[in-house]
Amino acid sequence: MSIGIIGLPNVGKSTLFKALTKKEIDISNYPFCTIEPNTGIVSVPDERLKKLADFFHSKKTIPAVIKFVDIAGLVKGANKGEGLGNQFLSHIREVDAIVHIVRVFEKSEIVHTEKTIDPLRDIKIINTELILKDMETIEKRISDLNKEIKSNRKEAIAEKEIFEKIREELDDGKLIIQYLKENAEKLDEKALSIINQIQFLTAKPIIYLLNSKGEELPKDLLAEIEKQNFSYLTMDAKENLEISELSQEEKKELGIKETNLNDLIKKSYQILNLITFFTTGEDETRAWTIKKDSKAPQAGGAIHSDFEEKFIKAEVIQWDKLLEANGFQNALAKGLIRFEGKDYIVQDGDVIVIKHGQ
Ligand SMILES: Nc1nc2c(ncn2[C@@H]2O[C@H](COP(=O)(O)OP(=O)(O)O)[C@@H](O)[C@H]2O)c(=O)[nH]1
Ligand SMILES: [Mg+2]
Repeated sequence: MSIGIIGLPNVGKSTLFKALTKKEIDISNYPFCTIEPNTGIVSVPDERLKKLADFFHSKKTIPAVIKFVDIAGLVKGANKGEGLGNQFLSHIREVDAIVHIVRVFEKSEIVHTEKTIDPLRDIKIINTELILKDMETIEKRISDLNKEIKSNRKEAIAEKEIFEKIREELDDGKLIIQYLKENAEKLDEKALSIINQIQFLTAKPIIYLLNSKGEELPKDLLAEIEKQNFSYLTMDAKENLEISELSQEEKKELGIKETNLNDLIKKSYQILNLITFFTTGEDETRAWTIKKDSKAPQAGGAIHSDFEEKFIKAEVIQWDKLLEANGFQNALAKGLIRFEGKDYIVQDGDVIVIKHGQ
């Protein structure tokens, strides 16, 4: 699962990326890695994991992770290949969600490509590029569907209608994700699967990150946030980077507890529609990530592909119940451990033992 950091030049993308990836990982056994210069793995802070690991005296603690990608190169006209244009857009296509940074901080010596500070305008510039690219994709799809209609593929007629509706919305400057949210009840599974076949850029969940030193947020921006029900966070990227470069001792001395980078990581996890389940014991306590509404065999599959195919049952208990009961044996004796079959929908915070065949 990965999150792309996007925004106009000089808004703080690389600053945020560095802050995220330099963040000292408080769980010692997880090797932080930067896969490529612009791609990094970040551990997801989770109190529950630590409590389980402490209780079981686990030798290893392994957090859930998400990947962040610093996607540079977006300027006006990117959809026509300006700047790094198409390359930039193909990077966005590969991520599962977007952190869209906008500049709220003043500071005149840092060049703003649009000269003035106007976050809402900047958001619209970027979103327009994404919309134009999706329009191009949709035109192509509609023209293909026209051919299919001619050659008598009946389903193509309904599919074309779906895409024409989306084209209208894009024409109005709406992102597909907004359209999907507003029409969640009207769109059936079939329509959704037709839309999801195409990796639309504007169908990805977005967090707007307002990079600010605490400047007042412009009224038009606040109004838009309210109207569109944006998911957003205010953060000082530069300060977060400076803090992430301090050691634990230095932080203690200065009385700095946590940066709001953790909020961003947690929020990212939420918009990806993920949940965490745990495996725990003396050897290792580990947080695993799966899509919300996954069933027990898929949880097994996250651990090992064999566990999905040869799944028999899952022993399940919520993490806090396990701790309250003082461990597996007592929990079992008290009847708190449930035996769930292949249709069980895994819940966030479940501790799971998968039983599988050979
Ligand atoms: N004052 C201030 N400067 C910032 C902040 N974030 C980034 N900058 C500065 O703005 C410049 C561009 O930042 P950078 O992260 O490279 O922008 P990018 O082009 O979006 O990757 C750098 O000189 C940063 O130090 C911030 O929150 N406050
Ligand atoms: Mg950069």
